[in-house]
Amino acid sequence: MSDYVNELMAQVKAKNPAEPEFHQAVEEVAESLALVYDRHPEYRAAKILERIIEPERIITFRVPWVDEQGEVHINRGFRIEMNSAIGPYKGGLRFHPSVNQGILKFLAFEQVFKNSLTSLPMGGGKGGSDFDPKGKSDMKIMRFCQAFMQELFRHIGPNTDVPAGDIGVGGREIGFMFGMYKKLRNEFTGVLTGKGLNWGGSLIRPEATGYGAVYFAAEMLGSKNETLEGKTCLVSGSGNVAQFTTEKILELGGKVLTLSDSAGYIYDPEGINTEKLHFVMDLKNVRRGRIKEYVEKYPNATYTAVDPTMEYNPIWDHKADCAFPSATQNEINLKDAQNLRKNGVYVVSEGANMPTTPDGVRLFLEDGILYGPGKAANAGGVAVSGLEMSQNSQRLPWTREEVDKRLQMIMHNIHKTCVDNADRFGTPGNYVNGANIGGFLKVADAMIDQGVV
Ligand code: NDP
Ligand code: 2IT
Repeated sequence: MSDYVNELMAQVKAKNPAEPEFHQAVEEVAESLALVYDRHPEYRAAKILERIIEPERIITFRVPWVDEQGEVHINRGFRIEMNSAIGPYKGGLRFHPSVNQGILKFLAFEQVFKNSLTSLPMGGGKGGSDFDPKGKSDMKIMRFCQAFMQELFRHIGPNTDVPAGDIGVGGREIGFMFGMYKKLRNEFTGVLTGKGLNWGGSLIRPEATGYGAVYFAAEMLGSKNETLEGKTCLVSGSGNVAQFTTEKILELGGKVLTLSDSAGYIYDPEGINTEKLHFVMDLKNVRRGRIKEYVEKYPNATYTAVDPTMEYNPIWDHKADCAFPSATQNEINLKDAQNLRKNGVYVVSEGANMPTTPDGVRLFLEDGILYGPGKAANAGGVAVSGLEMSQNSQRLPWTREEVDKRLQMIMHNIHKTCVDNADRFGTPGNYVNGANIGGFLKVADAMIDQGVV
């Protein structure tokens, strides 16, 4: 590691204690940027990365709410407004008991580079709460979402900060939050993305992250004159990203063997076909059940419980060609990466944000795996959020074909940006450097143009 990265990381750790995910995300980007700084000392002199690391604003607030039994609950709400050099803050809201400032700072930091890669005018932000939506009634969810928006509304707006979904936040939650925002502001604007289709949402937004991660994998395979046709795939998670990743893999002729949730995973040797996927979508999105129930319906599949204290996650220990981690951060550790290699996996496209630990990433890069890091591979979701903002501004919805065509073009261009920058800075085939550098340059130039603000 260069002296620059060492010094920077010492400062980041001292100034942001107890935020290991944030340290991890910053270190990876800093290592890539060391290549840029050798040739472009002006970015270093202007302390661009040092400025990006410091959020422009962090909003923390109390979310008190009363459930239908009259019990009072108190959660903590956050919005990290990380960087607005190239557009309004943009990024999802996560509702999960593990949410804390460090996790949201890592996500907001990643979002800055990801949003830049989409080529659309969006800055980076992220927010959420330690609220746990799992197993809660629709009434509890509504009451929490309304209470959350009762504070968040004063900090966001269609030209200021435009949140969307992430873990635990889907169409239902966006609806409840949009309703409260509209009531408080008395205006109907595109303040959130991922909205319902008949009140300002975009076609393909629910599908976009998963579809995009598969388009990115197809682009990586295309660089080797291969396609997804006939490829076997391991997918983790069973939420929004995992479901539409599965749908697109099936459409492109691949076979999906696994899905999971935080309690365990299912392995279906016959493959999860369209009918089975529809069962999963109904199970997760309507009945809000657990992935374990899959094997009751399809007994040829097996369910394996997974405990987070295990040395490795057995979902990554099956023979396959491709892996699409689509659940959460650090779900692939070094041992999992070794298992993937051992089992013949040579394409990894990250639907989740930072799902691979740094030693796992190093192994993928050293072994020449086609490895698409999250900030490139899962950028399709926020890209279509950007397209939703355009449609809201125009007050004109686009067709499914139009949005999908643009999504494919954006994923193609992100892939090209990664390849070109990896080449240009002397590390051909390294999508990590390509994505970090490609995302950085546009933001850095905008920050230089706009002065020290
Ligand atoms: P959902 O809430 O729809 O689904 C999350 C899935 O991941 C669930 O199956 C959940 O299982 C599992 N999961 C969540 N936390 C953990 C954990 N700590 N350990 C194991 N499994 C876990 O979220 P999304 O599908 O939207 O998000 C998945 C990933 O994709 C996240 O990393 C998110 O940041 C990223 N992402 C999402 C985008 C979007 O547009 N939605 C865009 C870009 C990236 P369980 O039900 O048991 O919690
Ligand atoms: O991580 C992400 O890119 C998201 N959760 C989606 C953000 C968005 O604004 O659509």
